[in-house]
Amino acid sequence: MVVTHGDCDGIISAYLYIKHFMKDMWPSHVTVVFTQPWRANLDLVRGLQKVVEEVVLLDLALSSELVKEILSMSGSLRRVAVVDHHVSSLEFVGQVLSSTSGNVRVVCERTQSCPRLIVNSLRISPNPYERLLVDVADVCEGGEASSLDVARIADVIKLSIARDPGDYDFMNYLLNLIMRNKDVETDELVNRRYRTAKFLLSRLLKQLGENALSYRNVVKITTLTLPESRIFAGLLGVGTTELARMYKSDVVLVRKEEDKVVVTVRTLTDKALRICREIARVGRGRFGGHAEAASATLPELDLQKVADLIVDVMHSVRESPIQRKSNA
Ligand SMILES: [Mn+2]
Repeated sequence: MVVTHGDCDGIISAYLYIKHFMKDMWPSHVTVVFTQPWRANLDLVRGLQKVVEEVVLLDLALSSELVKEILSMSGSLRRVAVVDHHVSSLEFVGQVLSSTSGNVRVVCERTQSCPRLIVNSLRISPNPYERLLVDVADVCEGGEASSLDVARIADVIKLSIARDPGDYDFMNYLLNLIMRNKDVETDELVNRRYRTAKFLLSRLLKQLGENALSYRNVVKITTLTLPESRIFAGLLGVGTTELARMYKSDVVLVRKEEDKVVVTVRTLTDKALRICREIARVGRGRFGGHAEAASATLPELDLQKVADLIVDVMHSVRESPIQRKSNA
């Protein structure tokens, strides 16, 4: 069983791993479970209700809940492998290794994408198609595109899954396409989803741009109402990233949800996570994410109060002396 993150680099990770290490078992003897980090432990347990000999966890940030399940299942399995590129996983590696026997392999390093880590650490020599997909995964995770081809394929995969991040059938469909070396760009179903998302994204960028206000040239703050957030669901993260690129400025999106305010931060340097931590601290909420792309959730507050809070925080969080490009 392969349990992987339901996103662009998670799909490509599953492809690379299965192709190189489970080729004979594909497709009839491999179950692929797509999940999200916050519910990976639940989906892992559910997957284990079938007869499973080997479990591979890919591109899933380790948490204490997930580690607990890994430890409890490892005794009854032939082999367990964990491959992840999130910085936050590093602190759990020691715990997993010291509490399990030799059948558990853990590869955790900070890299741009999980496929990049698979190729580097599991000693794969990728063919040109695989190399292209690893580059695509890097771009999906915020890296610079090395060619137009790579940028286009990354755009197609990322946007075609963005609208419905819980549609795991579609992710399986994508995985099957690339397992069979099919061109994702010309596939009809993928294309239809991509074009819808692309259209909505252009409308979203227009709306975000119209609502954006510049605060003392430090940051652009933009807002969406609840109905607008619903229309553009699934694209808000991508849209905020895109806006920061367009403006070459730090961007903060503030929007209302049912009973809370969600703040999405994209920064040109690695300030976003620290800003969100501070916003969450002052606003008594929660936060999470990557160095340059993070978000915070606050109990319901007046949007103007949140905007004032953000400006204060942006002033107090100074540039970090170490500026990295990677957002792993
Ligand atoms: Mn991922």
